Amino acid sequence: MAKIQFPDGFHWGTATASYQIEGAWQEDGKGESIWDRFCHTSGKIKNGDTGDVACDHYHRYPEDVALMRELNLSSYRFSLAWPRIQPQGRGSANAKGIDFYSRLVDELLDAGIRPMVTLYHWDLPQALQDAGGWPNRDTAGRFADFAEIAVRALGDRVRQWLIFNEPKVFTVIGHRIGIHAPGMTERDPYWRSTHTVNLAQGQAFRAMKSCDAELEIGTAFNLSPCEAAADTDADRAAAQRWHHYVNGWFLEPTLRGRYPEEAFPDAPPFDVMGIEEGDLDAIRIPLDFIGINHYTRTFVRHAPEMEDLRALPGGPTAGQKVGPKTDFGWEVWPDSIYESIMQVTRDYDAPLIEITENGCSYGDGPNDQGAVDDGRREEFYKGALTSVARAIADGAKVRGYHAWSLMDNFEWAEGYDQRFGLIHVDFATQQRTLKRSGRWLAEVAANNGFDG
Ligand code: IFM
Repeated sequence: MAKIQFPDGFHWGTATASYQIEGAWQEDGKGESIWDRFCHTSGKIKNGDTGDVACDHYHRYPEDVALMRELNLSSYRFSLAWPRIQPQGRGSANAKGIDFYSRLVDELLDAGIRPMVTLYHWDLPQALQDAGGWPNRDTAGRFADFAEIAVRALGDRVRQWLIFNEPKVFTVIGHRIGIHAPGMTERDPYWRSTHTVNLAQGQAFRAMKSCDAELEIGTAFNLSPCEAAADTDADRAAAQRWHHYVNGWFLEPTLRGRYPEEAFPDAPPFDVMGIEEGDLDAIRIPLDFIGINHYTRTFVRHAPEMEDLRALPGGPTAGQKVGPKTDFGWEVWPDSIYESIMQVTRDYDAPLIEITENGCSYGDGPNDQGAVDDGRREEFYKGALTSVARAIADGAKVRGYHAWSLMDNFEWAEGYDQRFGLIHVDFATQQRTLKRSGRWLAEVAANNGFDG
């Protein structure tokens, strides 16, 4: 049995997002978000679920912070609901919205837990959507204003910030596939939305740094190593293209001021993105650290029918060895987090990295004794953390790990059907129960390592 040990000062954390846990969707002056609107539209979410109450964290945050202490956490990543702070997405701040986050931050600091704030984890104010949403270039400026308000209110106590959560995911699933809010599906507005988000990130970064140059600012990029579905030249080329698209569409403009044209076998969609002179310089920013959200690897096949990219996830179809699946159908493949960390380390000159999300969905609930025996989740974390430790040993500068998620919560289009928590939540009673995996991770955090 080898000892898996992490560097001194390593941050052990969990991550959540406002819409997924807070509830209180209409309280204290909060405005409507695109997720409120989407969930209240019939047929959009499994079982008709909504985040109206979710984990009721808005009212129960002291209990939740106490649970974080029981988990021995030293870091907690959470997001701000933009419409709680600016109900219409513009104008002055709603004092009660700020006050909630301020109380949460103080509670965390009192518990010895580092607050790490994500500015945007998908709940755009509906009023901004009505004005065109992310495909509208003006949204970038609105977002930079919001970033400045947030930093002025919390920056004295919150020193680590993430601008976006998974820009690739919320643009494509919300603006092209349409199964997330705001439910858009047309091609050109989708590509435009990606450019506005990149612009917004550049503007927000500069606005935040002009308030306080010492803030540490990153973004949580979702990364996934891409492999050919079949052992053919066509699938290998498709996997390469998909890699540039999925892993590079936001990282490349952010860190290098360019869109990865290698993602396209024909013409890139630059003509429909609304790129103006100087934009790529405005987008390029020296992030202080890279947040990596990682779940699994992606197999990719050549797909001539797929506009622009001519590639799609699928397979594998060549008899490759594959891992077991979680309840969400995502493959458990512990090496893949190592690959993603090393890709960023190699391609971008070994930046500082925080794992901002990693986790798995299993539906285990309380047994007759009331215990939640989720051994499969414990195994998942063992595998992933062994890979993170290996990446550190191979030169990656990873300084923190955030499990997704602190507790079971609202899983977007899946409603409450997929459970990712270290803590089980009974959504009828709001009873929280620490799972076996949570107890295991608490030990890991206490010992800064484990016997692998
Ligand atoms: O629940 C989501 C989270 O909001 C973003 N990253 C992936 C998680 C699991 O799907």
